[in-house]
Amino acid sequence: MATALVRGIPSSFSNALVRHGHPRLNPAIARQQHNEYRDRLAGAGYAIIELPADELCPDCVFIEDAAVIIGSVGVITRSGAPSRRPETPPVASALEPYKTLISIESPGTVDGGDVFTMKDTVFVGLSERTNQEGIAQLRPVAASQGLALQSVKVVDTLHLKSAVLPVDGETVVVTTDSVDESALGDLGIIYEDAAERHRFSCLPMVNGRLLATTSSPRTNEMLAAAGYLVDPIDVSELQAADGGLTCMSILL
Ligand code: CIR
Repeated sequence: MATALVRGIPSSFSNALVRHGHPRLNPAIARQQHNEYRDRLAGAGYAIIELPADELCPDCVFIEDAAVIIGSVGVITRSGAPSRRPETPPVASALEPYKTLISIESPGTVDGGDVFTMKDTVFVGLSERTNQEGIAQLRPVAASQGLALQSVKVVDTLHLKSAVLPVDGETVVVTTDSVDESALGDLGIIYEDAAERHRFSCLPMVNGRLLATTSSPRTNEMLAAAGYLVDPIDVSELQAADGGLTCMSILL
């Protein structure tokens, strides 16, 4: 059975990292939205493993950043944000029964939000959070799983998956002028509606449906018209902390 690893939201979420501005982050609203997210994943057919929140880790709900799954390997990351590095030990313990674990070592940095695998390639964002040394450490892992690795320069956002969102096994939704699109090779590209810049996020689920943010109705409509089975969900409080739909789970 497909499994989703998620993590609770601490009261310290109000101090989560935010790239621009100083939004008031409300942990109670974030928890309600996160409960709905977890329920949608369960409804789609995932067995849910929920790790407890850690008050010392305001951003721990964004569990995707703590580990990257590449085939049979679980890569425990070393975040480019030092305050996020203590998030990894419980994630490593939870992954141990499922994957062979390795860790990114200093001076390498990798955030899971910078990595996705599509077709036979692991795409990795070179970003504020993931550096060349981190990418160099991922390269042999990809090769060991028979996969190529392609780095993608991220220029105008936090992570690769803030601007390049897989919607199925061969297509991504891209925010224009945010990444070096030439590095995306032959992936199918659908552009996010310009009026919704960086508001769209999505998660393709095991039941063939696409969980997508209510903050991006035009992009969602475009995807529905293209035949995607779109299930909208409101995660506005988590988006206010620069999160999206991929970043709140690790799917096994
Ligand atoms: C951070 O800045 O690290 C968090 N506030 C947001 C992380 C979002 N992670 C993701 O999209 N993979």
